[in-house]
Amino acid sequence: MRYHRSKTQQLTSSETAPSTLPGVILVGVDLGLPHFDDDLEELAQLATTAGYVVLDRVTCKRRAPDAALYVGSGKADEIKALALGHSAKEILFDQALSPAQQRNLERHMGMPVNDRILLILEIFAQRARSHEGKLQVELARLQYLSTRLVRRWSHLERQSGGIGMRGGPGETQIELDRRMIGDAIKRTRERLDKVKRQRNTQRRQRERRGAFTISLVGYTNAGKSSLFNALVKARAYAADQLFATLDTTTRQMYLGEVGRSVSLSDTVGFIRDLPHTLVDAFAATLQEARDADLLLHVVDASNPAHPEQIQEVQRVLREIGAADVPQILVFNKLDALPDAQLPRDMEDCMELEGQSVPRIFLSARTGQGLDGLRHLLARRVASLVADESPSETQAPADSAQ
Ligand SMILES: Nc1nc2c(ncn2[C@@H]2O[C@H](COP(=O)(O)OP(=O)(O)OP(=O)(O)O)[C@@H](O)[C@H]2O)c(=O)[nH]1
Ligand SMILES: [Mg+2]
Repeated sequence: MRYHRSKTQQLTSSETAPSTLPGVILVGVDLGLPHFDDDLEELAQLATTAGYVVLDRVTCKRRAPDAALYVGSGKADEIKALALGHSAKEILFDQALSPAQQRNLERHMGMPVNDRILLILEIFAQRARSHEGKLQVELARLQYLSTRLVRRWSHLERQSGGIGMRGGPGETQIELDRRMIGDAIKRTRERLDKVKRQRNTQRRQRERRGAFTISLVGYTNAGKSSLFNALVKARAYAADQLFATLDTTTRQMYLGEVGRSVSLSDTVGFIRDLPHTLVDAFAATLQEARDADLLLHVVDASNPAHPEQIQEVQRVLREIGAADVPQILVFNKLDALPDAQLPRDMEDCMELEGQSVPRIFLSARTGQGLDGLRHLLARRVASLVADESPSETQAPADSAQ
């Protein structure tokens, strides 16, 4: 296998050494939309996390996607030649492909062609550990599959409808597959509903105890789990991977200044173009954020794309009905900021959708700024609790650790 890279790209660790992992070519199409990732860095991270080796990256500009191949046929030939030259096993697009485009591309390239959405689904499937997480991923995959099946074969149905409406073997198979998938979706939903009911019971118990709940939210890889571990001295899995965390972990955190415990939850990260089926399937997990009393919105300040990442997180928060939950912005990875980008004040406020949101800079890795965050939390918790009715302000007797 040969390893080489395009001139504009940096060599990532996955591109440095031969490996037995399947090699992929990354393709990004710049349609002139904001947030186009020139270096395909995020797609490369997703691919590496999913267990691929990135062999090369190709980007091109188009005014609109080609209906048949997404890219032009000349570009498609170029990608194919590159893939064959590298002995790649698969081609991954940064943009979502329609079922027809995917099918045509696979035929053109003679190898599997997938998109970012499928990659995210695959990572979720690999990562899911808990019973609930597995069920959620299963549901998302079934839903994805059902739309592909229906659309992939819609032309066959039209054909069979034309032949005297008798149907044919193709149609029977489609109907069968559809029914099986439909049944599987129904069964998975029922099992998930049961888990959700249990979760709701737990949440109601917490509410009855008057526990103040804080949820860590943020773009994937921002450092939520690292901050969680630093704050509650836990050992949640933190890694330089996208979606290291899928399951929610909750711990009690004692805030000495206000003399009470709060419950802190670490949860799944957000990402641009989070597949809808996943948002749907992970509704229960994401609901943690909606029901929280306060959100710690963790941002990787060292990532040049962090302004777009903040917007994306805000978008998902709106989608799950968590837009009105008070926030604190935590600009993490202070230690990784170049001197020129160091903030003048470690604490200030930032304008976010017309609201002034408290912001603090810190490093979950070195611990710098953690005390500042504890003070800030104590102040916010005290003022939010003061707004509630007196019966709810009782500190839980059994939650301190
Ligand atoms: N330099 C630096 N790296 C950090 C800091 N905090 C976290 N990291 C690194 O960033 C990477 C991601 O950290 P995680 O805590 O797993 O991030 P996360 O937001 O929980 O990510 P997901 O669960 O994948 O969504 C890891 O490699 C951490 O070591 C920090 O303050 N400074
Ligand atoms: Mg995490």
